[in-house]
Amino acid sequence: MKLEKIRPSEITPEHVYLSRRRVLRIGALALGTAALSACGLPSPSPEPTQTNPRVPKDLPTDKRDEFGDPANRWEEITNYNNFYEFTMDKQEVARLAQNFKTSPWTVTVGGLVNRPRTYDLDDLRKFGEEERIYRLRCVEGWSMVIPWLGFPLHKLLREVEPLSKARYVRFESLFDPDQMPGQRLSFYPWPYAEGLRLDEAMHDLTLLVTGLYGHPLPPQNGAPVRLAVPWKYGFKSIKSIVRIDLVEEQPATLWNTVAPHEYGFYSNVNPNKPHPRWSQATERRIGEPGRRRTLMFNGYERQVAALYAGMDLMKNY
Ligand SMILES: Nc1nc2c(c(=O)[nH]1)N[C@H]1C(S)=C(S)[C@@H](COP(=O)(O)O)O[C@H]1N2
Ligand SMILES: [Mo]
Repeated sequence: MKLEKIRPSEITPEHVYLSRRRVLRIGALALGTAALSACGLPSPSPEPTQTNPRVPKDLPTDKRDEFGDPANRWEEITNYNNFYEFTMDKQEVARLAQNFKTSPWTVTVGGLVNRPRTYDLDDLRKFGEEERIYRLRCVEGWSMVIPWLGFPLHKLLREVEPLSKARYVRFESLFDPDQMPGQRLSFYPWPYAEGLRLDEAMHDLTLLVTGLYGHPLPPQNGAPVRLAVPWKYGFKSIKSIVRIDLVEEQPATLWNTVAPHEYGFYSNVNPNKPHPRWSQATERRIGEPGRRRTLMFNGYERQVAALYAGMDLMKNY
């Protein structure tokens, strides 16, 4: 199955406008030219704005989100991926990840909890599995509708019993450069890490994902277990998780560390807050012509706005 032609602005790593300190550090390390050119500065996507094109009628799937938009096809979801541990080339992740070892696998949950515990994949089964059809909006300006299988993270967090001091949840992906060629470049501060405020992590929309389209999650989508936080930019939905820690202070995250002015800790989808290098007002839904308007909180405003009551979302981005 061939994907539509994808513009170079979306293939170039969007994220990599680095902090000055980091650029200096990289300069000092004298990284090879390969690494540097792989991370050349992306061009913003100055594309014509066309809003909400109509959904075609001959749909390949009966799965739709709550707005009636069809789920993306399996081929789209599994062949256009951001997973920098493998490569920055979205259309090469699937190939490079095909032999990724996802079993045995454990997720260690600790930090400020009463009952720290290491779960293997069988242990996670007791939390059940339900289908959730979520929009995924990448900070680069493209989106998909994805039928995940998983369970709300709060089920697991309740079991480990967060202490009252715990205010944030920190997530960490696998570090295994033998399997993940992208990690052999020290350009990024591996392992990939992400974080949520505890109330965000406890929100019913926050899903621990173990499957896709009723199948086990393929490696390129973050097998065997990843997060889906649908009202935030895609990079918050961390893949291939091995550690979850309850912590007191806001944890450092990979993108906030490499480019703090571009990627805030919250990173809620917000069409009114442009990225410093491109607008976030519209997005390209993969498989659809033109662009559509980006919705506040990616269309989940009714469910999540209360989490941010009293916060200035232009400052707390
Ligand atoms: N560990 C890890 N998690 C990650 C990423 C990554 O590079 N490494 N990329 C993020 C980004 S930028 C996006 S848009 C989504 C993409 O998820 P998908 O490939 O399943 O669509 O994963 C996120 N989670
Ligand atoms: Mo992304």
